[in-house]
Amino acid sequence: MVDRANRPQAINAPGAAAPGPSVDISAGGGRVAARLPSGDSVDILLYGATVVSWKSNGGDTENLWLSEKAALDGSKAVRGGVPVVFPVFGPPPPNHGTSSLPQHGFARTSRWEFLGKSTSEDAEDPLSVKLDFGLYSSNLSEEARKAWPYHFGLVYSVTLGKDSLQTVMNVRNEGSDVFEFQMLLHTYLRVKDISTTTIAGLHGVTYKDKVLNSTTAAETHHALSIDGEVDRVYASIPQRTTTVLEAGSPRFDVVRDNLDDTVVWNPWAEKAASMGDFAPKDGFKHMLCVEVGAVNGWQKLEPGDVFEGGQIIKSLL
Ligand code: TA6
Repeated sequence: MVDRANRPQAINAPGAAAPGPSVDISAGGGRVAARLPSGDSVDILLYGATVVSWKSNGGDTENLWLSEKAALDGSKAVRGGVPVVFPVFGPPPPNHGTSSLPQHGFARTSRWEFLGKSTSEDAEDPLSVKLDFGLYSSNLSEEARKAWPYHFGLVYSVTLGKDSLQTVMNVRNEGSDVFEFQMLLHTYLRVKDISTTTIAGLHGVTYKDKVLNSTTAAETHHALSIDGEVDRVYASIPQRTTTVLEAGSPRFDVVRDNLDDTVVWNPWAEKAASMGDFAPKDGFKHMLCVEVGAVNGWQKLEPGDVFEGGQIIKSLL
């Protein structure tokens, strides 16, 4: 055993590159996983391009809540992670292009294509890896295509950085007819204890309260606490960043990019009990949905036009 004093200094063999991100594409298994040298990792199902796990803090901390009874076999939308909502948020309205679609649209229940990965070695940002997924009209089920007969292209990019996850949706009108859509990233954040969790950045913002028969009100709290079922659509939020705090300490920053609205949802005990794929039943104590989107009204896309919006979630542990 060479004692420490005489052990040769470790040297980098000339040309030895620092380890980069690893990306496992078990497309056959319908999943794509990426891991950074720092230990940060992300797991995405091709089904719905649903992020089902995002770990930071050296890989020690899972940041997303995933129901123990979430369907991960493509049989139904995933209960947890980051489901992608497009082209309609919530139950579709009557007499509209989306009226025949299911709640939250078809994106989260369609099989996306993995388009590839790219890594960025730029100076500011340590190693990160971007994974791209695509969904096109041609990928849709016959039923979905009939329900929403527009030609479109979606590219959803998931970028894993150290202690950060960026998810961005690019929507292109590939057809000759204008169409309207809504989009939302239905993020289930994992929290230690909902009773000591608060949300900052929404003070003064008008919201639609779906628990109170969709009445509107202005947020009076600088730090909103959750002590029962919450289902609120905050619209046209001036501050780009919504912060989730645990016992007063910032836990997540959710930064919107070209998306003006945010939904805050916690089903609480009764609704959790009523959802067959929500488990454990007290799981509502450890999750909070902070969902950035463009859901107040409709985005209109002319033929050939493109819309892009997304989020960066920063883990502040
Ligand atoms: O984003 C909040 C919400 O619209 C709630 O009203 C609730 O319906 C939730 O989405 C989950 O919807 P899902 O269709 O996934 O059960």
